Amino acid sequence: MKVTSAWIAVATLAAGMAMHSSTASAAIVFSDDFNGYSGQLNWIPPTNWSITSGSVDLIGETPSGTSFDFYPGNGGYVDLNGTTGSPGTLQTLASFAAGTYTLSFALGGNARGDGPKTTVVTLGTFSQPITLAASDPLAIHSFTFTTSGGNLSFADLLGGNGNIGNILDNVAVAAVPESSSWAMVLLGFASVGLLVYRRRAPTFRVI
Ligand SMILES: [Ca+2]
Ligand SMILES: [Ca+2]
Repeated sequence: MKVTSAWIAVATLAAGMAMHSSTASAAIVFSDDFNGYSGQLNWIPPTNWSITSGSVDLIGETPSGTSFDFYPGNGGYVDLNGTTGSPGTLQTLASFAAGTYTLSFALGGNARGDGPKTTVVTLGTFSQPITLAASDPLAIHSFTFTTSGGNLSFADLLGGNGNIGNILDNVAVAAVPESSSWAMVLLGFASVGLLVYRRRAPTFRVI
C-alpha cells in the first residue's frame, strides 16, 4: 500500500469513528448535582435555576444538614412538589442555543407512597413527560434531541398530594457536535497531512 492511500484510509477510518462517537465527544454545557445548596422547603435557588410556577423543596443530605433523605448517598436533590400544595416548575436561568443536545438527569418516584407523578421535561421544541410510581428508583434518564433552543425546565403536573413530587438530581446538558462538521474538520486535517507528506516526500524516499 502506498503511503498516500494509507493516509486516505486512516482519514476515512477516523472520520467514520468520529461519526459513530460524536455523542461521546459531546461537551458538557450545563450541570448541577444539587449538592452545594443549603436544604430549604419552598427552595429559592441562589444560582442556576428559577422557580417559574408553584414550589419545590431542596432536600436530602446538604451542607445545612439532612432532611427528608429518601435517597441516601445522593447529597442534595429536588422534590418537584414543594410545601405549598402547588407542584413546581424548576427552570434554568441559562437559555440554550438551537442545536443538538444530550440531556441526562436522575429522576426517582416520590418515595412517600403517593400516587404516580408526571414530570414534564422541556427544552425548546423538545418536551418529554415521564410518569413514575412512588417506588420507582432514582434512575438516570437520557435523551438526545435537536431543538429550537430555550430554557430547560422540569415541571411536575398536579395530581395526588401537591406537597409530594418526583425527585430530581444530577442534571447535565451536553452539546453534540454535528457529524458533518466533525467529518469536515477531519477531512481538513487529512488534507493538511497529505500536503505535508507531499512536501516532505522526497526526504523519506528510499530506493
Ligand atoms: Ca445530588
Ligand atoms: Ca415537598
